[in-house]
Amino acid sequence: MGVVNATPDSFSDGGRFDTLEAGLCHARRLIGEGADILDIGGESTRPGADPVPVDAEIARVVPLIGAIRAESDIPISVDTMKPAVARAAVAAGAAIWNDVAALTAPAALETAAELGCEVMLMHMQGEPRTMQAAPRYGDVVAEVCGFLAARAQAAIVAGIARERIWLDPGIGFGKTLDHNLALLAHLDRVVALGFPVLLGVSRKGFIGKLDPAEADAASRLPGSLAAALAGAAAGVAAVRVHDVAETRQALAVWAAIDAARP
Ligand code: HH2
Repeated sequence: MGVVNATPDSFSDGGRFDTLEAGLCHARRLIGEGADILDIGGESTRPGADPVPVDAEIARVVPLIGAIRAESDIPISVDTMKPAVARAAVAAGAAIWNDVAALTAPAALETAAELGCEVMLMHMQGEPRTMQAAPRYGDVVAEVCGFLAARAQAAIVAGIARERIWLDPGIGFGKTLDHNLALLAHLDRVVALGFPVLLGVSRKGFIGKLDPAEADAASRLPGSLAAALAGAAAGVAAVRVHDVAETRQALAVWAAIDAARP
């Protein structure tokens, strides 16, 4: 899954793709690099980010989704917590609702069921503005798995088909370095919940914490690849990345070695 941020303030590439033309160029590039899904977001979820009004978010994502759809049939996900944005995005051609709030907003479950789209349910402790203040868990892996299983069940009860549900442990969303590492070390337990798993590790802050020499988010590609491969080894179905070509190559080499095992 390649990330196209139509935002002025995302943590790793904010402001670079926030015009329609720039967003479309970037989408074309990621399609050319072999992305299987494009994830379009109009509200940054980085720690401390301010919420975006619904009209502004729609104005950022809908024209871009429409423009991509006009020239490509690549599956498009919309990265939003708002039912009204998901509705407008699906009308413009998105097929997947990627929700870092796991459809907890009022009417979100019902809207997703009505739209008939795929849904990606992510775990987050707190909300983006404050989530990194003091994340706390007893057993982070058990709590994240318990939350995801419960949200999947709520989605099914609301009428969302089981085969349309993905789960995501939400690396960096209300989690310390130790919490992120525990989740990455136990991704097999998220996979064992029985749904396809999406993993978002690309350029995230935990990589900077593990490499004191790292200067900024754009220089976190090597760490991003290492974490993506840990996900592949655990059986995740997709990785959400900024660097599509590089990640495809890393995954292809890993998969070839894996396939050569006796
Ligand atoms: N991470 C970000 C945004 N959306 N969605 C899912 N399902 N999983 C993730 O890990 C995830 C996500 C990161 O946030 P943001 O600050 O918006 O930056 P960017 O979109 O550049 O990654």
